[in-house]
Amino acid sequence: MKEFIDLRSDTVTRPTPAMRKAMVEAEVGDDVFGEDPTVNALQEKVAHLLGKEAALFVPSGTMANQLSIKSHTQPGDEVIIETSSHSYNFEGGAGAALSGVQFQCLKGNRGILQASQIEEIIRPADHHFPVTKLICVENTHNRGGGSIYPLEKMAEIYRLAKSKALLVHLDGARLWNASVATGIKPHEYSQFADSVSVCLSKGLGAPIGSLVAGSPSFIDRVHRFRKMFGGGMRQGGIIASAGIYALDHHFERLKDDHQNAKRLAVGLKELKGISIDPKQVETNIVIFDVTDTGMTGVQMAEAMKREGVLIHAFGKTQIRLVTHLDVSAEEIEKVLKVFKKVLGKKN
Ligand code: TLP
Repeated sequence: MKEFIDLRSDTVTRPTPAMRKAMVEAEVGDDVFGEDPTVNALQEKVAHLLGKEAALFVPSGTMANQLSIKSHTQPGDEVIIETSSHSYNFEGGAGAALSGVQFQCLKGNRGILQASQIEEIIRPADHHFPVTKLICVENTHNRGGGSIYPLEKMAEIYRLAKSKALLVHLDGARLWNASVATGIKPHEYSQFADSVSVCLSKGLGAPIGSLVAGSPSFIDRVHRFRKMFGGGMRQGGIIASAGIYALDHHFERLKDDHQNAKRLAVGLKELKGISIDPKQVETNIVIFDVTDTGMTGVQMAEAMKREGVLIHAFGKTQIRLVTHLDVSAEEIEKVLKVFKKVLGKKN
């Protein structure tokens, strides 16, 4: 099979030999009975990293977010969320289907919301209106181009939420990237959220798995709904061990992905027809516009694929590249050469 350089997402990484060894050797038990020591160890480790009292292992980031929304709300409640956020756009309409919530969307600056914007749309206590219950934030923000929520902005949103008796959920699928890029610890971010979801299967390189963290009573509700949604796993230690391995060995190296993303952005800026601001590349996601190349995003993705590079077309004229564990600095140079070749053919 032809080996592609795959920049479509950081979800495409495959477990390393050392990670596979940890998986083979994992001690396991039945996690639905709470008896899998490796799952329990992972939950404790992540709860500690996020400064929360409890955490629960779940199969995916989508389930982690949706269990959080479900556990915080009643049908008919309103959830304030950023227009381009993952939970609103890319989770199959689950908020409406599974929790019966209504979303009220706000446009952020590269996904980042201001507390003042949120304050304006919180519903007054009046029987005509839905009950505003929850604010969702995403850090880093995927469609925002891997943008990082400034800690102070998160603090302001949290203070506003508490003053209005609202809850805050943080979609921290890539919180690790924010932390490595800024040096701000994951728990410093998550102190400004009542619940947090984090993923092990993105930049950290584990094959499967996410966690939800929060208070013990919240996690108890999440546990109940995880059962209801069919997300209870049995000998989950096999995959939890990969998560523990990833946290221990792949956390700090996320900075390599950030360097590679920056290098891509700087190299792309040199190419005719590509609109990109390398300063906006803060973590491992690179988004750029190809309008001036005369190609659509899909045409460019097809041309790159013919040259052995997989990229993701976003909308009509945008491309997203995501750097990760399985792409080296040398491969990034190769990718830039391929872009040059593809654009050279066109221009
Ligand atoms: N994002 C995936 C796709 O679904 C778009 C990707 O390739 O980036 N929150 C955020 C911020 C995410 O980016 C993702 C996945 C999720 C949640 C959902 O995680 P999974 O895929 O584990 O359900």
